[in-house]
Amino acid sequence: MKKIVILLLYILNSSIFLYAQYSNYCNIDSTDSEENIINKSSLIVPTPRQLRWQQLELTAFFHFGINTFTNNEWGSGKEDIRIFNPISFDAKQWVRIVKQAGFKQVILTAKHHDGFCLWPSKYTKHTVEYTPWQNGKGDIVKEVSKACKYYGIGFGIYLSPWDRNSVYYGDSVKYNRYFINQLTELLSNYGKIDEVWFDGANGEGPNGKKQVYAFEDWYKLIRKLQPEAVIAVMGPDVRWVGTETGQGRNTEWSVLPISLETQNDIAKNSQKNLTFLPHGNMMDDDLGSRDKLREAKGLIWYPSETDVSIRPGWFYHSTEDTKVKTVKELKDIYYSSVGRNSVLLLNIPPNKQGLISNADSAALIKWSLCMKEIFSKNLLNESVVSSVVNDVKNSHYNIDTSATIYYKNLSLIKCNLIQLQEDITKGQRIEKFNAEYEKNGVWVPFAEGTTIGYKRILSFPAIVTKSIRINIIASRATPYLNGVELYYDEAAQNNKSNSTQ
Ligand code: FUL
Repeated sequence: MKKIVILLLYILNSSIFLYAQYSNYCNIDSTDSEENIINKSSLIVPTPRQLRWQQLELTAFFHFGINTFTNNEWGSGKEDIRIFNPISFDAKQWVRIVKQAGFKQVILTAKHHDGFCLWPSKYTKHTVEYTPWQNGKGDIVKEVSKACKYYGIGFGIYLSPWDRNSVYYGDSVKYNRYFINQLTELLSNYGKIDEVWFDGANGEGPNGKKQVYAFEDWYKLIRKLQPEAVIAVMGPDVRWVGTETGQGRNTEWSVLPISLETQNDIAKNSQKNLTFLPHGNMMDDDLGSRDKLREAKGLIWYPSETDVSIRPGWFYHSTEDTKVKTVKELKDIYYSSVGRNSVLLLNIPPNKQGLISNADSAALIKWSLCMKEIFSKNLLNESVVSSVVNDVKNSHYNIDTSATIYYKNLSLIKCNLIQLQEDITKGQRIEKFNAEYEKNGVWVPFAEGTTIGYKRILSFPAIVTKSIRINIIASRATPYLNGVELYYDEAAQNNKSNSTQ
């Protein structure tokens, strides 16, 4: 089915290849008409590193460090680090559980705001080397990276720029040197690094001075030492979705406008190797509508990552053992993150023993089984399709391009979830769509949305039907749908909204 849709759209729209010049970013000239801007936006595509990252869908966050032992969320940097002693530490247990639950990559807090390093950094004594854990011979970063290699999943690091322990913090030149040294250790000694996560928090140094971060130098170092790593979220490749609730936007564009300032940065970097940070408030509701693009000086592919914790806190607190998210909550988070054109970065904080607690692993495994159960049965695949008709009205390169795709004479199906995907290697284009089913000879709408992007999932009260159609109502250029799938989530149907199953 997927192949038929792709083929139809490909044949109808192959003319676009004659003109298309795909790029990760472009400038907008003052002479560009609105139509030109929209056409340009439809040709913005992810870099290979961004594409690999988007396809992961699920990344696990491990917040672990001194806070795990002090019951804090933000350490002061003045902690006695001899309390750090995770006696049963087992990185393989962490990675095995998240891999089993479907995660494709992990990110470890190598250093949080308190400045404590989970690896024996040469540049400070505030590290695992000066703790009783493994008599100071241990290295958490090494163990987790090795476990990821062992289980064949990606490995990323969180390195907090804000450091409440370092004496250099606030002396911008000295601290940036210190930070570069630490980053170099992490990028050089632990094999492949797939994601580097910079937090935006920035407090005052002990001297009362505000630290100025040398982001550009850090980006250049990452590009040099780990060219395939994406840099998030204070970084050029991946942006923060703007909340920590697990809820993405209903309208989520990966093509964003950039300002004049960033345009100069593009020029400075010879348009070859982007190392600038797009500016703007990433918490706005509207980041990439036509209104926003109209004002743009340039356009860039800048997709969102949705970070949320499986518990109320980012670090482990025993009092939260009973507050681990339920299967229903995790499922809703998946629908409103991955299902809204984002990557889900779910935090699972290991406990004081150095293990993922039973409550968290049980929730994760039950959730993943439930997801497998739902998403292993694409009801459109299981049906016999007798006709697929595409009546694209404006198949060539227009601002408003519409299309209808029919799935007729199916065997009777019952569904309450629809999943749509755009082929993002051809950009993100669809602005409005709906889905209808045939009931007594009449087309009745059952789902509607704005953006699709990499993946869009919509739930609706169950329908039973033999024919559906998808209407692409508005698109910035010819739409490239990568798949239409229908599923049935029985638990949602039975209205088990408070279930902890
Ligand atoms: C925030 C931090 O302040 C939190 O402690 C946590 O690490 C979260 C992922 O990012 O900015």
